[in-house]
Amino acid sequence: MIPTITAFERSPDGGKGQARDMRVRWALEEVGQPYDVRLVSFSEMKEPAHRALHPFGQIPTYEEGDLALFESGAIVFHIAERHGGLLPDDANARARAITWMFAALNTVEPPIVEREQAPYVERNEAWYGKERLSFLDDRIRARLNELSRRLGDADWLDSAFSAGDLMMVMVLRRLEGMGILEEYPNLSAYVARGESRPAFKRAFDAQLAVFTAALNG
Ligand SMILES: N[C@@H](CCC(=O)N[C@@H](CS)C(=O)NCC(=O)O)C(=O)O
Repeated sequence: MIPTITAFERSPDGGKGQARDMRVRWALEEVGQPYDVRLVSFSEMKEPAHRALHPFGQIPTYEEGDLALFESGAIVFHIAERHGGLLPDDANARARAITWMFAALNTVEPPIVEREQAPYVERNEAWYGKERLSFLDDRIRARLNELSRRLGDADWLDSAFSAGDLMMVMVLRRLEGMGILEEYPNLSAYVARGESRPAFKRAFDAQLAVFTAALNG
């Protein structure tokens, strides 16, 4: 059964592969699972029909027969469990790869998202300004220092590429254009390594094609 995912009809990032359907697309491409995409507008995402799939009115969602999922982490985990190629067979290595997925989403992503959103959600607050932004930048650096130390000169977080790396690379890509990732050559190289995977490129091109079509349409 071909799963259907949802994605932005008009991606606010201009097709740079930041919208979180990119994580799901990449996972599906890694395991060689074809998929359909249903594009949704911002207003459709908040309608009851979409909220039945995603209680928070967001993308991505994933439908496969009777199963409907939301949360990019849960969706990628589901794909990784149902197909070979994203989680190791060895039980302990598998548990560690899953740990890295959680680390990406629970430990590394939150300070990045807080920094990303500050200019939109905090700009009218009295505390907002250079100091606040540099405080948020330093919170990101604290995590990147630790991650960089752990990765060292390895290619991937726990020997072979896994769903943990997929998620971590996607989270680190959110730093694009902020100038912070570049302070960590091994993390920059790690992200570039992820981006050079053929499955990443196919997913990126598919997401970009939606943006280009919307631009020309
Ligand atoms: N934790 C969720 C976050 C989902 C999320 O923030 N989706 C964004 C797009 S990347 C969205 O739909 N934003 C529009 C909105 O929240 O109205 C996940 O990982 O799937």
